[in-house]
Amino acid sequence: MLARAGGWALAAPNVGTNSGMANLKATTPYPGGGIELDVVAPAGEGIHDTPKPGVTAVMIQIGPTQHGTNSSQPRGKRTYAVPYNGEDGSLLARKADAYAVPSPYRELHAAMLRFFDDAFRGKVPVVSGMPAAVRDTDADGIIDAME
Ligand SMILES: [Ca+2]
Repeated sequence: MLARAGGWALAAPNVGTNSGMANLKATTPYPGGGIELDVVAPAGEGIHDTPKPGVTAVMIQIGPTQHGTNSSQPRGKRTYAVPYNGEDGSLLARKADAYAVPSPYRELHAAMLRFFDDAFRGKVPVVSGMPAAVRDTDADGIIDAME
């Protein structure tokens, strides 16, 4: 909701919104769930000048990874199974045996350095260099919809 209020788009490529995701095969949210967002694609060196010329504010999906370690460690640990929402909107919160997932933190650091370097040089910050997200929560090479 914050992204929509701020006019921030979802960076391409992406795996679609995660908000309210209840059906992984159809990649659809539960009724009343989900947030529609604009999508912005890289132009030239990367993504910039969004949501308006002169600034860059965009949401980037990173995955598979784990929140928290995604910016500091090469691997994270997940303990919940997907999907997180039932098709009726209920929160499933099913525990799973802990499993490791990769975290592309070096690519994230490089993208952040580029972004802040651009800003300190008085340029419109550019977002670039992030690996395309894959909806494969456990990082076993089989996308979530096929498990
Ligand atoms: Ca998988």
